[in-house]
Amino acid sequence: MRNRTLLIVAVAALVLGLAGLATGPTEGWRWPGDGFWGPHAWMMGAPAQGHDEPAPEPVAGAETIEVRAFDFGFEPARIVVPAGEAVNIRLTNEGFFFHDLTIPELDFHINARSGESVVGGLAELPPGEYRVECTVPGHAEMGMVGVLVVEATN
Ligand SMILES: [Cu+2]
Repeated sequence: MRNRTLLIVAVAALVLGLAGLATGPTEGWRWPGDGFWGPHAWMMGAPAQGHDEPAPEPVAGAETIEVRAFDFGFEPARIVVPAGEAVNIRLTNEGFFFHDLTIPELDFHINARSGESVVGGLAELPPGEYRVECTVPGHAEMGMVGVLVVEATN
């Protein structure tokens, strides 16, 4: 009798466990140790934080520079463009988290959800170096920084 009870409990646990897995990373799914991720929900970069903005209109006919965002960095972290030429920057988010590519000095901002690819146009610029960062809180500190180098063309 006792063995039978144990078996039922074991089967029930297995079924519940499988049901838990079956729901996948969508509804009802929680990070292991919700207590950790709860207070760290800001790392998810919820669009409610105001980072989810439409990208600046791409420039027709301009070269498109590919930049990959990952958790946590940009590839390449050093983006080189020629001076005096408008370019487009395409940000492809290969990370799990929401990321953006912001150039504060130029008021340039594009953002992408995980798996998303977004293109934004950048007007022609004078030669110089401009800081690039992800403005989701904590991400720049974790490595999501870079530089846009505008090179003089001779
Ligand atoms: Cu980020």
